[in-house]
Amino acid sequence: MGNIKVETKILTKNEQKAKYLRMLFKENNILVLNFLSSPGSGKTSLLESILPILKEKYNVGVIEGDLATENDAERIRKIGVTCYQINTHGACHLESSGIEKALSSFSLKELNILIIENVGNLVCPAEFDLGEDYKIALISTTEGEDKPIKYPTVIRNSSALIINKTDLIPVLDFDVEKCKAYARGINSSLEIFETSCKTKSGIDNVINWIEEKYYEKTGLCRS
Ligand SMILES: Nc1nc2c(ncn2[C@@H]2O[C@H](COP(=O)(O)OP(=O)(O)OP(=O)(O)O)[C@@H](O)[C@H]2O)c(=O)[nH]1
Ligand SMILES: [Mg+2]
Repeated sequence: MGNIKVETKILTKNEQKAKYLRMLFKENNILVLNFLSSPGSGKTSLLESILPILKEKYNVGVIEGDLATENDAERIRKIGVTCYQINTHGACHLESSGIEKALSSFSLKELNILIIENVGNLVCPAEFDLGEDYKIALISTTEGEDKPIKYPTVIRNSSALIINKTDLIPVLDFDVEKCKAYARGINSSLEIFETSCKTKSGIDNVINWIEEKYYEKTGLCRS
């Protein structure tokens, strides 16, 4: 009973801050995406694939979340994109207070798209609102097609699912259609993409979806 009370209190505090951030992002016309997956599904690789294209048209910023190291932030900075690394030192997810602190590294007036890479974990990050517009879940083919039904919360709370590492399908038993059916059984409005960060297959569809969402949010005309 005590644990439930503490958890509810943390969530409420997090949700209040997330609500404030969502207002701030709206005021500044910033699209905010929160990427979630198990460790190693390819979140940073996906960012490395989409950022060189997005940064040509938009002012993009990235917040990286990891227990330790600056590794992912360094990968993003190599592309020429501003990146703030949060080290959670043991916590399995990012919280909205951490996002608020990270914002001092960006000029909100100039930013168009803010991408958050959450801590590699399919459980806790799904429960924490960071003020984002969309949560995007990644599952890689090496993890098995049953992940959507084993981790339903992340699928329920996400707007899009990216099935990554499709280049490895020929050497795996991963059943893409089964994975999609499992995911749609939990969330029928889920947008599903199939990508390979190695061959770049399907990356253009993800970029197109992000651009659509940017114009939808800002009401600007897509040129
Ligand atoms: N074959 C193949 N390998 C990939 C693909 N995407 C990522 N990888 C590899 O998978 C490994 C993990 O990729 P990352 O992008 O670091 O994964 P991540 O989800 O950011 O990992 P964490 O931040 O540690 O949770 C790396 O060795 C990548 O090269 C892909 O589409 N195909
Ligand atoms: Mg990463």
